[in-house]
Amino acid sequence: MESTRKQLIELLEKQEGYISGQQLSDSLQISRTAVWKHMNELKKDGYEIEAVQRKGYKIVSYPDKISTNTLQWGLDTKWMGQNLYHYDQVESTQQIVHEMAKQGMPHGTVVVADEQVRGKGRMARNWHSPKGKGIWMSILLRPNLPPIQAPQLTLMAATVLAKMISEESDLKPQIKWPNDLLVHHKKVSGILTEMQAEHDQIQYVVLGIGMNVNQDLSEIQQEISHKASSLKIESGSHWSIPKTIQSILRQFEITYDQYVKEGFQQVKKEWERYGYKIGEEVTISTMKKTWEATLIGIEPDGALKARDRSGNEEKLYSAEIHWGEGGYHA
Ligand code: BT5
Repeated sequence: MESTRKQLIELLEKQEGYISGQQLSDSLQISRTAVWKHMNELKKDGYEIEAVQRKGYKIVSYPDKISTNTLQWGLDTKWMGQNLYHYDQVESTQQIVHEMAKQGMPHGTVVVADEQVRGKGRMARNWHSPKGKGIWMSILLRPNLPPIQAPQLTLMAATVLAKMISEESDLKPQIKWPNDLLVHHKKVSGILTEMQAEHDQIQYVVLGIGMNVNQDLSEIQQEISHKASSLKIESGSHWSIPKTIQSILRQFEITYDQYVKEGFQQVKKEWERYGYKIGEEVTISTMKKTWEATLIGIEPDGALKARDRSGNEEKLYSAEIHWGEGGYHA
């Protein structure tokens, strides 16, 4: 039953324009009455479906409500999110996926929550995750990589998010090293990568994605409103959260598989294409000094490469970068 409905959504999605009841009934090997019944079930789940005589059916809009069903139906991935859990409220999706990893859950397991009451950023910082307004999701990865390459996964995930935003809208996302997704200089998304490693081999990675989607200006916490925004604020329109999650999962699978097959080079290229202030001059401070440098790109170990005014190149692992006008400090 459920897999028929999943196939049905896939057929509706693939079709540009209408698909006839007969075509659906042939492809799914069910009666036309059964097709009609499934359509009614989809409507109950929040899909808006247009039915036109002699033409057939078309999805007009996707449900806003997140559920395991609305996330999995129409998700045409091979491994990403095929094992997926949705919760109304959690402390942090990271913590749940760590537990699942220890229980042996597979590569590509995904946990999504409507709300996190203790969302985590890097270095024990907080991540605001208000109910129903964004994507609060963690992905379990079991890459066959040495721990030293783990930063590449964060960089790769950032390119996935940037690509998804560019494909789904007219926005021009940028990636601010190492892990922030910016639109119009403001942070709309952050990535948190946590790893368990042993004997020079990654056991598993929990890759958390937080994305502000449908907050209005007044719903961005005051203390971050100068530097944070949402896709809705920046694009001026509402985004379907389930559909956006699916786009991320789809894009993630494609990019990850390519990365495993071909290595870091393509990720580097994509990252630098979206890189914030790449090719521009910024001020950098470390414990020892402060200097002006042009950002050049990223390195396979995750470092940011910069060139000072005398032409010396330096790799930065942790430095305070003064991003200048419109930006904010790392
Ligand atoms: C990050 O940390 O940007 C990583 C965020 C990862 C969140 C996801 S949600 C799903 C999964 N479950 C979790 O518990 N976490 C992951 P960092 O670069 O340290 O940025 C944190 C800083 O961003 C905070 O100190 C605030 O200044 C700011 N911030 C907090 N909430 C924000 C939000 N919703 N939007 C934009 N900025 C925010």
